[in-house]
Amino acid sequence: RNLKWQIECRADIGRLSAPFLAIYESLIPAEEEKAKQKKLLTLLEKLVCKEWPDARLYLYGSCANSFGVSKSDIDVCLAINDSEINKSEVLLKLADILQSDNLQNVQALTRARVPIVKLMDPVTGISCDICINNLLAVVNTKLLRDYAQIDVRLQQLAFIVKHWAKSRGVNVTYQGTLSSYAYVLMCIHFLQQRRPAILPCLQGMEKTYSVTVDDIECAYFDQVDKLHGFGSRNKESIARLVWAFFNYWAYGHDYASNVISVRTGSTISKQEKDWTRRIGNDRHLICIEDPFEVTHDLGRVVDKFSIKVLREEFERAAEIMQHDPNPCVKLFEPY
Ligand code: 3AT
Ligand code: MG
Repeated sequence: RNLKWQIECRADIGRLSAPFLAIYESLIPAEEEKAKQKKLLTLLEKLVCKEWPDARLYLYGSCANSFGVSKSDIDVCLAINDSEINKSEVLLKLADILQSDNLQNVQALTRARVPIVKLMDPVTGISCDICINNLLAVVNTKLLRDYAQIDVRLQQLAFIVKHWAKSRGVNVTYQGTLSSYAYVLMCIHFLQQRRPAILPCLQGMEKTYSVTVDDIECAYFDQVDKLHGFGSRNKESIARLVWAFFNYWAYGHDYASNVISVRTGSTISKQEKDWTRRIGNDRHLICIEDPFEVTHDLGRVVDKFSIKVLREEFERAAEIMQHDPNPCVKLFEPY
C-alpha cells in the first residue's frame, strides 16, 4: 500500500482541471435560490416569535456553511434559551403552528437521534428541517464557512467530493457511510496537510472567537479576511488535489492507527483517543474527530461491511483519477 501511495501523478493532470471546474460551477446555487431561503426563514421567524418571543432561528448545515449545492434542503435551528423545555413538546407545538400556516408535509420526528420537524414550503418549494437548541451544529457551521473563505480550492474540492459521494451512494449515514459534514472535514484536513499547506489550523491560532456550548469551549481564529492568500504558495490544480485526495484515502491513510483531526491540523493516534476497540456501536474503523465535540468520531456510523464499500470506492476513484482518459465521466457514474 505504501509503495502505491508514493506513485507519481499522471503527467497530463493539469489538462483535467477544466472539466472539474465546470462541474463545480454547475453545482453552485443561484442567487435566487439564496433569496428564497431567506424568504422562508423570515416567514418561519414570524411564526415562531408569536409563540416564543425570545427564541431565535439560525440556519446551519450546507445552506449556511458554503458547501451547499443547488436544490439542497435547508437546516434550521430554533434556539430557546430555557434549559427546562421539553424538546418533544416544543416540536409538537411547532408542528401545529406550521401546519396551521399552510406549510406542507409537516412532520414532527420526536424520536430521531436529532429530533426535528420537517416541512415543505409550497411558495418557494424548499424543504426544511427544524431542530431545537442544536447550537454546536450552528457553531461548526460557522467554522466550515470560515475555512471556506480562505482558499476557493476547499469549496471546489468539497463540492466534487460530495457530488462523488452522492453519485456513488456513500453519503448515507443510516447505511453506514459518511455524512456530508464528515466529507467536508476530510477535505479541510487534507488541505491542512498539503505542503505548502493550503489551509491553516484555525483552532491552533490566536482565539478571536469563543463561545461555550453544552459545556464545550469552541474557540478559534475567525478573522479569516486576514488569511486571504494563505495557500497561494501552493500552486496545485484542482484536478491534482482530487487525484491526491482519493489516493490519500485509498492508499495513504493509516486506518489501523490514525484519527484525522481538523482541530489539531494533523492526525493523532487512535491509542491517544482510546478509539482502538469497539465500544457499544462505535467501531472506529475510520476515525474523523469532530472539531469541537472531540469525543465524537464522525466515522462511528461505519461498520465492518460499509468500511469495505467505502475503501473500495476510494480505490476505484483513485484508479480512475490515475488512468482514465476522461475521469469526470466515470468518477460520477451512478452506482
Ligand atoms: P447536505 O448538503 O445536506 O448533504 P449538510 O452539510 O447540510 O449537507 P447534513 O444535512 O448531514 O449535512 O447535516 C447538517 C449539519 O448538521 C451539518 C453539521 O453542521 C451538522 N452535523 C451533521 N452531522 C453531524 C455530526 N455527526 N456531529 C455534529 N454535527 C453534525
Ligand atoms: Mg443539510
